[in-house]
Amino acid sequence: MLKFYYNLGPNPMKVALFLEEAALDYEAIPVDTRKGEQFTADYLAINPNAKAPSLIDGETVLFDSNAILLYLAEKTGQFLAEDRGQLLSWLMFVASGVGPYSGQSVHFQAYAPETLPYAVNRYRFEARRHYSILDDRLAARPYMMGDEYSIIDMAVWGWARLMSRVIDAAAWDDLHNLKRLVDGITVRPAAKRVIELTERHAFKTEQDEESNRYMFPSNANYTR
Ligand SMILES: N[C@@H](CCC(=O)N[C@@H](CS)C(=O)NCC(=O)O)C(=O)O
Repeated sequence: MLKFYYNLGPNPMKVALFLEEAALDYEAIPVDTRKGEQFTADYLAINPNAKAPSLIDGETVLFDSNAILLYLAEKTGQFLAEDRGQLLSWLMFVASGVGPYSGQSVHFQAYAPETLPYAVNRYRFEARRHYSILDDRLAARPYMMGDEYSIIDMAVWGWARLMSRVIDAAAWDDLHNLKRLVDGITVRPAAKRVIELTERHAFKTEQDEESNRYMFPSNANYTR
């Protein structure tokens, strides 16, 4: 059985979506990153980046959500696309652009120890620019790779469904095609099972000093 290490962040959720869409047999193992569980020696041996998600499939150990999506798609032969060049390009675009800019955008708006308008503006702008590129692509096709739902749509769903936190709810007003995709995925039975998964384990929710220490260790040597 697959072992899926997760927390409730957008990157684990896109992998959970694949596991549910493909009806794979998996054990969901919580990694409570607000409690520092990502830094145990056992977990670091799986994911040296100390983040979620990770996946173990027999002897195969994987970390990084988009690598896991590609691995599972190739393993099962599902949710791939004929045009491998475009599939890889969009997968890397999401991994290297959409994800990091969205993450930093949320960080500087919600978690930074002080308000930095320059950083907030830059990351919101860049996140919006990346989502606009996705929106343009979706103007001409129902899914990112054409007529078929693929791992790219799952990768996009992970972050885009959090648009109101990444940019703001009004951002949807200019991203109708992307909204259609996200809403269409959210009502799928597999996405509903992902939401059920998020309710199965009581993750720590308080963003207190302990959480900040584990999640933002750079703050330890930061003085205003
Ligand atoms: N590039 C990694 C990023 C993983 C990542 O940042 N995961 C977040 C959840 S979405 C996490 O574990 N955060 C906890 C922390 O930063 O301590 C991936 O795509 O899997």
